[in-house]
Amino acid sequence: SAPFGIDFGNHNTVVAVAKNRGIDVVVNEVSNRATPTIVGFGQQNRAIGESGKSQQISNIKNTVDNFKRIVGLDYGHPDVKKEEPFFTTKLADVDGQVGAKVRFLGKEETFSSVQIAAMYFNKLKSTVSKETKLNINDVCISVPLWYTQQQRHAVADAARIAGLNPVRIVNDLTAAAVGYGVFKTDLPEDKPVNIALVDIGHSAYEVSIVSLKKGELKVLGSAYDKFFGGRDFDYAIANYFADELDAKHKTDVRSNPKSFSRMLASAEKLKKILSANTQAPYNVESVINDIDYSSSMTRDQLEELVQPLLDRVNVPIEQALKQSGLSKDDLDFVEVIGGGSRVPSLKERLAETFGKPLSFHLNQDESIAKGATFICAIHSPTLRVRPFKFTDVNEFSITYQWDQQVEGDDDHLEVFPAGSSYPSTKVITLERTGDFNVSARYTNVKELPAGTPEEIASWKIQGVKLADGQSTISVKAKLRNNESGFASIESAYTVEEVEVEEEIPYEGEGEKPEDYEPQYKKVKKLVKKDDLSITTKDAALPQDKLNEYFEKEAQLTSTDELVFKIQNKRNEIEEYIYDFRSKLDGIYAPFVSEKEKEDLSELLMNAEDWLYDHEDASLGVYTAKYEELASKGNLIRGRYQSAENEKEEAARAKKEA
Ligand code: ATP
Ligand code: K
Ligand code: MG
Repeated sequence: SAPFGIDFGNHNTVVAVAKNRGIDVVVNEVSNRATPTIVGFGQQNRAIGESGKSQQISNIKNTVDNFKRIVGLDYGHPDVKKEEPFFTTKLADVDGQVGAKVRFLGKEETFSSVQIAAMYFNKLKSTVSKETKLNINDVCISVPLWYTQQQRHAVADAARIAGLNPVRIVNDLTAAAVGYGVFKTDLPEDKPVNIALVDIGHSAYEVSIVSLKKGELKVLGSAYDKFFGGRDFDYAIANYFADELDAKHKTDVRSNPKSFSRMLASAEKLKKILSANTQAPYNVESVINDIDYSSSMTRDQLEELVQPLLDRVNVPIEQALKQSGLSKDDLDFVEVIGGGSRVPSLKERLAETFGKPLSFHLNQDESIAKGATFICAIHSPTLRVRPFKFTDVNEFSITYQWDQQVEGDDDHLEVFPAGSSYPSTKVITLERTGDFNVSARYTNVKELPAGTPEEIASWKIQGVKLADGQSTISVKAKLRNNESGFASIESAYTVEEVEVEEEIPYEGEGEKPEDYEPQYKKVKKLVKKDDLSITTKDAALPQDKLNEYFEKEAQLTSTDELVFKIQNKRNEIEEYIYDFRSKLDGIYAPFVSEKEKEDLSELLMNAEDWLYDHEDASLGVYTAKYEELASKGNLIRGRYQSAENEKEEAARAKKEA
């Protein structure tokens, strides 16, 4: 399968695939290089991506956007309350997880955030396989720094539900930096280049400090502001005009979701215009109570409106620098990406904070997707890629804990401290009396963002067999902070001490004499005895739930496809009627009698009425109708065609004569 990468954005998502020639962004069905992150639920089918966006306002109560913000969160998570105002659907509790309540296929339904993300990924997958004709399976998905382990598992699960194999979940900026490092040809081999990467998107702002050498990237530190992005600008603008409108017309535009959504859409438009102009108009036609609202804003006014945000620009930068151990002066470049960073006042603040000019060597909208695709290609067995090593950095310390089975032994260890790099592995040895449990948890609960569960995962380790007459046995466990940052146990096995003969190294002067007799000594060595079985319980969905969601998704997809085919067939009938009618008056006219023409016209008129009366017939019924018309049409076309052929024959004969 072709390596596939997703930059999962809150506003829009960019996808790319790797081919032998390189990495290409894939355009969607309307040739856009980014697809709106939207899932709409309709009477008959879902409208995902572009079609969801175009129906958003008319189907506002059943259209879910913004879901990247809540994927994998428990319903009780404090951020769910903070995100609720950004949704136009109702949020719901789905088995303890957050989800959305919508009207779909004529009834009320709830879908978990993971299912909604899966629907979206599935749409991306089908877009890519249609556009590229490539087989898509392995995927690397980029997520924000602030995604918890639970959310990363949720994204991986969503990919699985969509029939994809998530080979790696990677931080947005790490993906961008990998793409930068791989394709930058002038990197030094010895002294690393230090780069600050900044991404300001629709909803969040992230900073990573990385060091880059030829073939190698290290993330040294990172930080974020989870509530800082383009949407905050849109809301500031829309709220400003909503106040103005309410005061002028004594309305409450915010209480009408459709009206306010249109205010927001116009706010985004104005914001973009202000990135290139110092003044911009603001228009919303018949926004509420038939009011055509128009106004305008200057760039300075916008800057004033978002002052509280601008005043926070420095915070993540300082945090990331601190974690990296570098100072501003150590930075060679400040690279900026993300659509939200196009606001001039933001760029000014960034440059001011870093005390140096900003660079734009990376594609602002596509570098994350391309980097993620390259990372997927690294994991692909079929594609050879340039060797490139990279590590990311842990935000929080992780401690492993186990049953204390031997008095006096330690029962926990901080294995992966905050600031340490991953992927990494550590082998621990424990004295055991039998099967046991291990768990991984965050070391310092107080440092965690509110709502993050303390426990990360737990494992049942089974199969411990004691040797005769022994009361304990040593167990080695390979603890791994894996590629996606998940705390895991890769393997566990018992070891036993055996006596082996070992050659004593030659200790004489100079070369070994030819007739040297090797000397042996008996040494005690630990060797592997039994492999132990590991049963994992983590934030990933249990297999049966995953299967259930997978089957449901497959079923919804085939329903969507059927609806799509039916709509196409209806359109074909409609087009056939118009085409046939116009040909009866045109090229077919010499080949039909008056009576025939009358009958056919009536047939077409009846077919038109029939279509009107049969809004939702089955595919079979529409197909039969189409064929009925086509058989009549083919008869006449046959006459026309043979006359044409005769004409051609005659012309050829004349030419040859
Ligand atoms: P996130 O990273 O927060 O999940 P995202 O990846 O979808 O979101 P981007 O695609 O990087 O976000 O950027 C989208 C944001 O950029 C939107 O808020 C959009 O309005 C804004 N934006 C795009 N172009 C401009 C522009 N010319 N001026 C100002 N803002 C812009
Ligand atoms: K994006
Ligand atoms: Mg983004």
